[in-house]
Amino acid sequence: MPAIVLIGAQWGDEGKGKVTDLLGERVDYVVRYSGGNNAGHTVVTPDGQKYALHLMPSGALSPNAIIVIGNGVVIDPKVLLAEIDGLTERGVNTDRLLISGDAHLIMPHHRALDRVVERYLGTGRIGTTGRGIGPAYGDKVSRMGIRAQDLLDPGILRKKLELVLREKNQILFKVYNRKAIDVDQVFNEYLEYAERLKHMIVDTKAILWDALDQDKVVFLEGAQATMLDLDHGTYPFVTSSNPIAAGACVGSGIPPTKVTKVIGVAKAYATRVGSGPFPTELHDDMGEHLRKLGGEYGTTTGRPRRTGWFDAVIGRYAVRLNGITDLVITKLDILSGLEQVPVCVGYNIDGRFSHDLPMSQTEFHHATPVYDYLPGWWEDISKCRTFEELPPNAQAYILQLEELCGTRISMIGVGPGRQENVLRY
Ligand code: 2SA
Ligand code: GDP
Ligand code: MG
Repeated sequence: MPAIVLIGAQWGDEGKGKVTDLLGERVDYVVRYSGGNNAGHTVVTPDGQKYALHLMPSGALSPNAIIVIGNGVVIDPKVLLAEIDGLTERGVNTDRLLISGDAHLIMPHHRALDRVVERYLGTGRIGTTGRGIGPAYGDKVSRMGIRAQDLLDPGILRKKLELVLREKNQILFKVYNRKAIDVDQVFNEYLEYAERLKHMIVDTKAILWDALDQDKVVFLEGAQATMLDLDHGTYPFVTSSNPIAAGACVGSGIPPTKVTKVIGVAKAYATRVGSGPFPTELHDDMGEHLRKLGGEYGTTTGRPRRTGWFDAVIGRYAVRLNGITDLVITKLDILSGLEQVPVCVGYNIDGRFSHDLPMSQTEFHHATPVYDYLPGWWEDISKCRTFEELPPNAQAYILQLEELCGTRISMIGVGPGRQENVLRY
């Protein structure tokens, strides 16, 4: 049976949490495979309750799914435990959580470094979430990381902590003029986390292989998005992991041959948090209108999101890069009431027209959008549940996005609630 991957097709916050929650009702396992508590996924359950999830997979709200934090995730144990406690208080059963022993831990020195490095970069800052994500992946790549499995062996934990803190305290923190971090204090703090988390730390990839052998459905839930991918996004204005579909295999241990479906999620317009190029960004009242109506503020940090029109160049790029078989377009309801809806169909780059993303970041920074203007619609579409119920101009807008992106649009979001969707296939 299949492994299904869900990814963000833009710069994040496309509404992945809502789609995972919806599909979570029908799958056996929901797996997070990249990122950490930089993610913020909002889920509104049918009884109107709103949840903001950061480390817990959005499938946590589907009572029958087993929820897995895969090896590709970086875990801040303090945040995870607070999230577990918060969900338990609200009556959500979190005993179904499994954590990969190979997942790396976010340590206090990672959070400290995230902040000082951003300050050091000044106007060149990435605009990170400040959660220690980049430094945690940095230590992983440098082979100095501390993993979930190290919580099961205090001797090893201590040894690794001493080694890594010696490097941070004696070199990096001296350069950045930051006070040293005490080994004993961190060791004792993490031993307490170990006590609470140890029964969840397992070999998740072997569990997922068995599940697939037994014809279970495994759902791999992306965090962040295509354009924030370390290799294929707008480097250096990216996150430090691989949120794209290929990253789902690396970050979970599931082989590529098991993936049968890739669902991409995109908003009917575009948003971005943090620095970096965003060709269709609006700096005017219309940008503010989309931000206000769409509630475009970071789920994790509360930062206002930058807003702009749908960029079909990026849509097509995401389809090709991720092998998207089905696209979900969310927040179509936010576009109601506009005279015209612009869609970016290509870029003007230093006087040259291009349908595709340019090779270099320098060119991407110079890209100005070329728009097609589609007629708008006025109706409130939040009650529509079939494609035919949508106003003709809204239908035409979706068909145009489908044509430009080059894949079928299977679902359209018309409101934040789990059931507020138009299903096409
Ligand atoms: P980091 O913290 O190292 O991953 O930041 C690097 C870049 O990645 C962006 N990033 C995000 N962009 C959109 N949404 C994200 N999650 C939160 C949300 C964001 C929030 O769901 O709203 O609350 O601010 C997310 N996580 C990372 C980040 O803005 C940097 O550009
Ligand atoms: P994620 O990071 O991709 O999971 O997305 P976020 O949860 O950070 O941001 C998406 C926001 O849009 C959340 O507040 C959702 O409740 C909301 N949302 C999702 N789908 C729709 C939709 O179709 N219409 C409207 N109005 N809101 C939606
Ligand atoms: Mg989000």
